[in-house]
Amino acid sequence: MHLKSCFFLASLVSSLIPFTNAKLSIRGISENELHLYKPNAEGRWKCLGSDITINLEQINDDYCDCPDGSDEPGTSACSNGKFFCKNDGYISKYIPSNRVDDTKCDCCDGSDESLVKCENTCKEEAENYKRSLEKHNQLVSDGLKIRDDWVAQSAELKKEAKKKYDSVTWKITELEKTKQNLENTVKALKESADSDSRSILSNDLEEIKVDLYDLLDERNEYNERLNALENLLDEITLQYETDNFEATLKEAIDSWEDIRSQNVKKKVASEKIHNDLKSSIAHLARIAKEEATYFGFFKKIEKDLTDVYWNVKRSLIDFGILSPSIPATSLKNTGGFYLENVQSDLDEAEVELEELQKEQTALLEELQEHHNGWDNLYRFLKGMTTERKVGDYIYKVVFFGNVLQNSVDLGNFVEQNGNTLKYSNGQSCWNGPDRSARVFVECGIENEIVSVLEAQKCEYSIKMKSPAACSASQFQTSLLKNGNDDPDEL
Ligand code: MAN
Repeated sequence: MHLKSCFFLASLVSSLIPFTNAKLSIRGISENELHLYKPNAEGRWKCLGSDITINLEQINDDYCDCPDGSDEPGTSACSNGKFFCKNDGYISKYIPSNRVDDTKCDCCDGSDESLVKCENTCKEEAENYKRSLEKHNQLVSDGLKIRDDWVAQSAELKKEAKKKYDSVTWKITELEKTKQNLENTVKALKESADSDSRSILSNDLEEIKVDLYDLLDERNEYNERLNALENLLDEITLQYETDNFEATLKEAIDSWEDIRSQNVKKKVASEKIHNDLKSSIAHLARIAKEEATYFGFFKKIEKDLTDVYWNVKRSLIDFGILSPSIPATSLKNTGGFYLENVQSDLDEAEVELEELQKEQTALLEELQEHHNGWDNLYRFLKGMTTERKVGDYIYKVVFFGNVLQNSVDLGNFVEQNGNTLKYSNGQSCWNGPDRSARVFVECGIENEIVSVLEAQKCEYSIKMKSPAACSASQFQTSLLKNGNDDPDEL
C-alpha cells in the first residue's frame, strides 16, 4: 500500500475517535482549538472560514474540502492550511500544512512527520534559545550601561552649555549697563566740554575787556600828566624874561623829576600793551567771522587764543599793570583727553557686546537643538566618528555630522527618526542625484559599521551598531513555558 494511503486510513480513524472518547485529538490542531471541530446537531462540521459543511470523516481525509484549508490541518492536501507543532519543552508554532509528511522535520517534536522518524530536538533547541536570549539580554544590558554613561555625560555637557549661556547672558546685561553709563558719560562730557569752552571763552573775552579798560584808564592818566608837563613848560616860557625865572625853573625841574621817576616805564608799557590788545581783538574778530559753529570755532582758535591770551597777560604782568596772582585759566583743561578715553571705552564695549550677543545666539541655538530619539545623548555623540573599510572604500560615519566614503562626502546630517539617521546633500553623483545616506543603528556594545549597501546609485544604506540605540524595551522575555504547559497561544 502506498505510504499516503496508509496515513489516510490512520488519520481517518483518529478523526473519528475524538468525539466518542473523552479526550479529543485531531492531528495538526492545538488542544485550545479542538472545540472549533465539534459537529453540529446533524453530526456535520462547518468549515472555519466558510458555510460549507462536511461529514466528520472528511476532516484530515487527505482531500481538501474547505477553501480555507481548515478541514486538512494534519495532511498536506490543502495548500493554505496550517499545522500546529506542539513542541513540548520548546515554543509551539504553526507550519504550513503542505509541509506535513514531506519527510523533512519542521517541528522539533517531529509531529509533522509520520512517515520518517524525526528526533525530538525540542530540549536542545530550548537550550540554544535560552543561551541566545541570555546573550541578547546581556548585550542590551551592557549597551544600556554605556548609553546611560553617555546620557550622563551629555547632561553634563548640557549643564556646561547652559552655564556658559547664563554667564554670557549675565556678561551682556552687565556690559549693557556699562555701555549705558559710558554713553551717559560721553554725553555729559560733550555737553560740559561745550559749556566749559563757552564759559572759558567768555571769561577770556571779559578779562581782555577789563584789561583794555585798565589800559585806557592808564592812558588817560598819562595824558593828564603830559598836559601837566606842557603847562609846566608854558609857565617856564612865560616867566623867562622875569625876575622870578630862576625860581620858576627850579620848581619846574623838580616837578619834571617827579613825573619822570614815576612813569617812564609805564609809558613804554602802555604803548606796547595797547598795540598787543588791538591786534588780539582784531585776530579774535577775524576767526569768529570765519567759523560757522561755536564748537568748531573754539577748536580752531584754541591755540591762537591761548597764545594771544598769554602774550597779553604776560605783558600786562611784566609791566606791572596786572598782578601775577590772577589765576591763568588754561584752555587745555577742557576734559577733552578724558572724553577721548571714555569714547574709546564705549567703542570697545560696543564691539565686545556684539561679539557676546553672537556667542549668546549660537549657545541658545545649541541649547535648543532637539533630536527625536537621542535627545538626551546627542551632545556627547555629536562628532563621534566610526569608520570601517568595506570593499574598496573606507566609510566614516560622524554622528550628527556627515558620512564619508574615503574623502567623498555622502551627505550631511539632516534628521533623525528613531534609530535612523538621515544624511543628505552630499557630493553630487555623475549622472545621478547628490549623494545621500541612511544610517540604521542597532543596539551594540560599541560603535561599529556592520554593512554598507549602495542599493541605488549614490544612495547608501549603512547598518551600524552602537550603545546609543539600546533601550530597555529591547530586553526579551523567554517564550518558553515553565513546565510542559500547552504553549499554543502563539
Ligand atoms: C564613486 C563612488 C560610488 C558611486 C560612483 C558614482 O565611484 O562614490 O559609490 O556609485 O562614484 O559615479
